[in-house]
Amino acid sequence: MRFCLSRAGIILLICFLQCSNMAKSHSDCGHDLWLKYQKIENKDLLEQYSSMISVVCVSGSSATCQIIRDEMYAWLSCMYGEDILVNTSLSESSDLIIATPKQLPGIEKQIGKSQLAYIGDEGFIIQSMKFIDNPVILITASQDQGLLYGAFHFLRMLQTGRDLYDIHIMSRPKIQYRLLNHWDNVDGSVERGYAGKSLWKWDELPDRIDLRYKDYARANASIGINGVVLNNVNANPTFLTLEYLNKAAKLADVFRPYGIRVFLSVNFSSPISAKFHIEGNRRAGIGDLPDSDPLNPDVRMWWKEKAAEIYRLIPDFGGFLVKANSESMPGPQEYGRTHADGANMLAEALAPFGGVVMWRSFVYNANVDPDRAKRAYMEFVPLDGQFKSNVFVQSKNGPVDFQPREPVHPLFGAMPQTPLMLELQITQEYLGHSTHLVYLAPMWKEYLQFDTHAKGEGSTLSSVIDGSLHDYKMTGIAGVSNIGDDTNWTGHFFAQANWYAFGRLAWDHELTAEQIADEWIRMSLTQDDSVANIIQSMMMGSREACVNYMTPLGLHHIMQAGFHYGPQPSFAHASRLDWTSVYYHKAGTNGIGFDRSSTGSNAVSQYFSPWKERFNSPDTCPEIYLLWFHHLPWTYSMKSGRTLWEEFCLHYYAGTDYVDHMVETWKSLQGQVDDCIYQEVSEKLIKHQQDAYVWRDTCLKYFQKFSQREIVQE
Ligand code: GCW
Repeated sequence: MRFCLSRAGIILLICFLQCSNMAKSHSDCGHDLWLKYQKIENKDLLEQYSSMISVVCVSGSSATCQIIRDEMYAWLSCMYGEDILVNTSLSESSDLIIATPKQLPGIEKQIGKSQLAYIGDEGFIIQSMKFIDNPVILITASQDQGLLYGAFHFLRMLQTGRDLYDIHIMSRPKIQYRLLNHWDNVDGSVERGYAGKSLWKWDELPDRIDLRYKDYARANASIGINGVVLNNVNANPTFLTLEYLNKAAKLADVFRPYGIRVFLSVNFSSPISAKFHIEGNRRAGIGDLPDSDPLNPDVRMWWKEKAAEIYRLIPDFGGFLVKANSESMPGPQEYGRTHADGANMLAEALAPFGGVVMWRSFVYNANVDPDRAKRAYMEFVPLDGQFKSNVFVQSKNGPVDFQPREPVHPLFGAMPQTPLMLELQITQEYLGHSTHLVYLAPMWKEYLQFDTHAKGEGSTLSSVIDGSLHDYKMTGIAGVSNIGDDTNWTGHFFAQANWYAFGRLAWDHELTAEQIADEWIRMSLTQDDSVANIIQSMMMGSREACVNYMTPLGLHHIMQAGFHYGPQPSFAHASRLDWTSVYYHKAGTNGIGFDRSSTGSNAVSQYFSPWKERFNSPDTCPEIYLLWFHHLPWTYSMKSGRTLWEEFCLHYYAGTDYVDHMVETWKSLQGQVDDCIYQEVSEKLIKHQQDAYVWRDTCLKYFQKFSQREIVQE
């Protein structure tokens, strides 16, 4: 049976027509992300691919399998520049077979039960083999979802120019919940969003379904993301009204065939009646109760009924994300209850439906400890073992707040009985918004590979969150989204690479930052090896450069108050100490840095040995964290033999020198990458360069007042 085009297929066919006309001048200006339909320029590869794959069989009948057929047709036709066959039934000429063992009996025997068991529900196998005596490539999985992941993986292989001979790939995600967290609001704004307005058009939903919802789901599925928290953790209770649940349900319908489940951030005061609203407090609900005490039976019932209502509309709803007792968000502590009491109440409501609670550890109540970096650990570690089994504690990578560089959050490794979910920030709140070109994968790898020593050597952060260290029963990772309704989705074209890298690392944290950059570049920018290498090397140094021109040597939190873009090292405020810069850098004529050693705040004690000892002494503390843990004189002698002040200046200059280098590198690529992307990135880089100088000069001039020394440049 010849495959008939669905509606989606027709859309893809239009793309095909576009792609076949695609000359170098055709430009999507970043809109098509890493999923561009493009012809293969390398003749040898083209010959190899088209001789090996010309008749595709995707036999399943689900909406997911239909997506796979549409994708295969559009991609392959585009890559070859000619029409190809995509069938639903196997024939002698099939050379790419995409099916589960259920859809095609015989696969199980060929592949083997143990291999199929290994890949689990979401993994896939891609294998060269013989089928009815013909050489074929088989993509198989236990579920259609795995087939979709396998199909995208296969297409990625073609897009990145991989050989198709003798393939044996078995892949399964190392982490179960791989989520984007959107900080999107009812009014269409996005907290810390730098790429336009929210993608979700709440005023149009549920009647009008914007075409981009599907593009969004497709992009996420192509990198293995399987869940989306739709709204801001500073949650408006409106999202739990029937009106908004109906809107969310429509999004869930669009996302479902792509294997993406919908989650919501909830406001802990939701059950409270509006008449109990306290002005200026985020404590305002949509219910009819006087309080939201988690031990009040009426409150517990309210959440149970709410959960049941949600699951009637969204049967595969994922669960709740909660920010409680943090930055004036309400929480159980208002009633003298613990975070565990609060989380467990919600967990109980979701458990009958298989939902989970992601309870954030981002709390910093000043009454707990004068050092903000210690507070979350002090509040959460004593609760280990008290959470229900469907509760995650979701923790940011560092103990303060997504700074360009922080040491790893000491919670990781310290809660063996509570599945910890890692929260990374894809949106560049503190790393230059969507103006600075900063590739974040090297930073994320630095965290993932950090050895916490929780159970001796080899206790990496990644082994905590993938569950292998403490045998967690569920595992998760979240990325605060950088996506908005800008044409190129992420504001800066290169910020797409961060979305891409997050998904790839969530699937497999062992991939290297270089490898991920290379894939992304080849799919998004160029098939030319030397151009790809230049761009990759430029990206790889960009995060270290950002640390250098913003907050070198362990400095942190000296950005512009509120806006968080430029520098404001002078910021002081008597009553909001831990939001000020001066609290963090503590610069004076006697030196600079936050003393968190055993004679200071003793934050070092929250780490496992040997880190606590290493961090404790300036001699053994890695210099990248020096001023995070120590207050040192300007004359302190660094490993290089230079003084702290000299080294400090040189780091600032190294940071801006790298930006200069990026500007020059990019200039050299004019004509070698898409013109529109070239122009947009060039403009951003100019602003990036100017603002990096502003960071350097503002900080050095400010700190010079204390060091009273000449600024050194080399
Ligand atoms: O980084 C800070 C941000 C807030 C954010 C908060 C959080 C959503 O400045 O905008 O609020 O963290 O993570 O809850």
